[in-house]
Amino acid sequence: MHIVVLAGGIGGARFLTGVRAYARSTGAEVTAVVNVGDDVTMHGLRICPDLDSVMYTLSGAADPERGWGRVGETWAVKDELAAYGAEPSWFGLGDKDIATHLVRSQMLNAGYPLSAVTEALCQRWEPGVRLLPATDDRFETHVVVEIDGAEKAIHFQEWWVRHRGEVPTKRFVFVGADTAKPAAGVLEALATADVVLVAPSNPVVSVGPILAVPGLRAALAGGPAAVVGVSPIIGGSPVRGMADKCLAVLGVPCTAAAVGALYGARSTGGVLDGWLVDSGDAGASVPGVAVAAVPLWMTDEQATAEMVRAAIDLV
Ligand code: GDP
Ligand code: FO1
Ligand code: CA
Repeated sequence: MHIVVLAGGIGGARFLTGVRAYARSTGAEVTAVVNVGDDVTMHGLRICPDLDSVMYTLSGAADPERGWGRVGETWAVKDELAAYGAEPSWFGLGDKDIATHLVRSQMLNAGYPLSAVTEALCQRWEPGVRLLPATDDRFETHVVVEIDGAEKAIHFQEWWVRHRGEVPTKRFVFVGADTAKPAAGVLEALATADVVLVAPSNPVVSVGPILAVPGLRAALAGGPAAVVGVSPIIGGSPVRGMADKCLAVLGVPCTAAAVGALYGARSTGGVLDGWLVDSGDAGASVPGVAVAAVPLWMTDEQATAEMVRAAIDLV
């Protein structure tokens, strides 16, 4: 059995620990297609927050409190950059994490595609699932905001880390989405999948950018595998992170049913065959989609593996 998972950062990473546990108990193979819209170049280094969150979390090297970056991190380089007055001062790179960005940037500059770079980084971390960036092409989420009465587009990281999303926000723009292609291996993974799981990741800025890569949505819609999503919204709350702010920009209510409807039924041009909501959201319905309710709190690997089993049993 081949399970393909569409994933963002923290939510995607935690979900993948459960997918990996489920796969180990059933002998399945797992491929994660990971968002690259958060990717950014800072201080000359290419940073891929969602790929790194997944890679570090699956290998036990992530900082569990922050959710991003390395556990036991030190910040000497950040302090030195600040002493130079080097901008952006609002974005912190940890010393251990910087080694990842140095290796990645060097390989990208030498001409390797991000998919090959990711594979090389994973040789050290052995995440136990195959990690693929959604695309190898330049693809970044930018945010159109209003600052001092003027409309301008800023990088997603500036919107989130510098402004904490607390700035009048008009829309999200996926730069590169008109010409990007699915990364090497992505279409092949979808074509050989037995089931595709949409992780409980941010639907707007994690899963949205994956689906915006030309050809990817069509590969899901026309592919052989059933597609089951897991709600990132529990009882009207995004649990952690910015999903509420992002959904508000689209005018979509922060509920499990509304996010299911945003993805839509595969039978009517959307992506879902099944939608898993939390037990507390039982009764939620999405037209054309099979809905089931089970506990969706990813408290530990075993609880998360049970979610995965329920998602797969749904179709
Ligand atoms: P990011 O890229 O680091 O923001 O992470 P993702 O996009 O992969 O996931 C973030 C989302 O995960 C949050 O907006 C939450 O809605 C969701 N989330 C976090 N923890 C849980 C959990 O325990 N259960 C569920 N169902 N969703 C969660
Ligand atoms: N988040 C912050 O809130 N502040 C930071 O300084 C910061 C730095 C950073 C560096 C590398 C990395 O992989 C992630 C980093 N993040 C930081 C997290 C990141 O901004 C977002 O949480 C994700 O992009 C959302 O998925
Ligand atoms: Ca993300």
